[in-house]
Amino acid sequence: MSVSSKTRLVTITASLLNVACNLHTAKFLLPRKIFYMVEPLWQRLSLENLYLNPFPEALVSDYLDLAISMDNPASHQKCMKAKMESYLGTCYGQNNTTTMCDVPFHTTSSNLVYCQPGAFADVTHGVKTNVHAAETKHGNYIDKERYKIIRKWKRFGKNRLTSNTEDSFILKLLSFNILAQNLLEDHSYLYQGHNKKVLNWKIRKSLVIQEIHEADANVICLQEMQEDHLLDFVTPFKQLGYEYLYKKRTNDKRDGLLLLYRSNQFVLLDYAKVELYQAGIEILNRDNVGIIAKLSLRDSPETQVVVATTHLLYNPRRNDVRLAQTQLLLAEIERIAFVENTMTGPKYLPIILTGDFNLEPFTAVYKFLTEGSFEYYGKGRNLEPSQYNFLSNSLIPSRLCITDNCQHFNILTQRLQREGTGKVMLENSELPLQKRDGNMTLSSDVNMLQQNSVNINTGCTQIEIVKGYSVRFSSGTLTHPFKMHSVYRHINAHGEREATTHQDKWITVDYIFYSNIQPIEKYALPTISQCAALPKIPNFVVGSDHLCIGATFQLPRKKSVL
Ligand code: KL2
Repeated sequence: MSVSSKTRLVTITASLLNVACNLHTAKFLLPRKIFYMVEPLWQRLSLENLYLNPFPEALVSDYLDLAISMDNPASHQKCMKAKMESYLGTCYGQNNTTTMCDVPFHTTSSNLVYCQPGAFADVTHGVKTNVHAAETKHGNYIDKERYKIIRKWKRFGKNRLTSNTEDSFILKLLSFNILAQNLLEDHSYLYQGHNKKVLNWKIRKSLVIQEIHEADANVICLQEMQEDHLLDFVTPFKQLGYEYLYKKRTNDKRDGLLLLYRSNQFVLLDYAKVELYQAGIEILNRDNVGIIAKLSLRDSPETQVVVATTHLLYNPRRNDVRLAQTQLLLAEIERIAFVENTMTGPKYLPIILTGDFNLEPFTAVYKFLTEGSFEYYGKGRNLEPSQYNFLSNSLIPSRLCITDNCQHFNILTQRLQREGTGKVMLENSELPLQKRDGNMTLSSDVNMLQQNSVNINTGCTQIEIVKGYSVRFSSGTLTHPFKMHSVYRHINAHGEREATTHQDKWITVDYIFYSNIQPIEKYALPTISQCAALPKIPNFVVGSDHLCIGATFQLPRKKSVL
């Protein structure tokens, strides 16, 4: 084996062991560094040792496959596992970690670059040179330590709780577009400058699972989960006690959304797998989907939260489509999160809406979500002012019976008139089977809409449901009934923008929005200049073309009414 492929194997295997070590010992830096110093054969054996643990087993097998495919001297396999066990045992058992394990990597004879902690946060010329040297000389290796320095969990306020108490549950949520392998292959021109090995699904899967696992979230929302990778991907999560909901994008698309939740902590009370594709409606003829889960705390059934995830249309020019998709998704969230009508208006459960919205901060759909209203009438398809091709006052047809306030007309009517089940569903969208009975069909309300007041000039329909309470369709403006905020501010105190993905340039397209719940921490994102100092993603640290995002929230426990 050549020196360069050997060192590459060390690099890969070392980062692979890092997965296993972190999983096995809950985020110790120590074993990883020890690992860099040992021979590859020992590294293989230490990976094999981790088969003892069910989570690493599924993961490590991929690493071993890779290591074996790169280099498989029979002598490696003859070594005694016991030797490695005692070696690692010394390392784990060591109290003074720095003496034993915190040794800088050798920077001249190997391809591993060691950077002092803090170096990445301060993007100096020196650090950039280091990264450049690591990239050009040795491929796409970057030191994970530097990545971890910027990807810290940061508290919003010093006084906020960070662990569970009798009164509060800390919900940790992670959202990650993991880059479906088929999409990577379909758009392979985007990844021409990348090290081929990091474009391998097995490698990326392991890196992605490692990062997700290290976050130790209660709820995980993934986008671009390829359907034929699903069962293999969820195996380690199932072993750790997660349950999941999966929804493939519609028609010929092969990827979809995966929502995982810890089933020892949550009960799934209700869910919707929402198809944003609606046959015969031009603005809704794309294959995007959403998942909405209503969860309660297992030890406090009255304490409930709605978690939703989506991956909206990519086409950068079609903000109008993303707005229409958002309207449908919010209508479904509204249906599931509704608690009751009060004197001051409807009451909703805490809501977390996360995913890849394929739109940039402070643009139209972002404003709609965070400000609660947006006038699309007269705007272009990108929802910017336009001279031509501008939008009419009608975004989606009123036959879908979704009001301009993102509510299902049928449900609203039933709630206000206190009759029926209050359930309605979008065409095609999946609901739990037992919930289908008693649903009203969408078409039953078309007549009702037609009977009501239509403004001949604008086509805007206004319907009074009960005295003094009316709803609108095709008014040219969308509103929604939630107070949504974004966990991320997208710009730091120095005016520098953050990013979650690279598409020609570094941009933000992934978000965590929340309503009726207090965020406590965020998984901090790098600024664009910090991103620029990273080797292109995916790389040997980040397994996707997106960075993951995360937050913790404080969920007040409801006392059950006796
Ligand atoms: O932007 V993404 O990547 O959230 O990371 O969402 C879409 C794009 C995803 C699903 O449609 O596939 C990617 N050029 C580049 N990327 C594309 C294109 C394209 N024309 N179409 C889809 N994607």
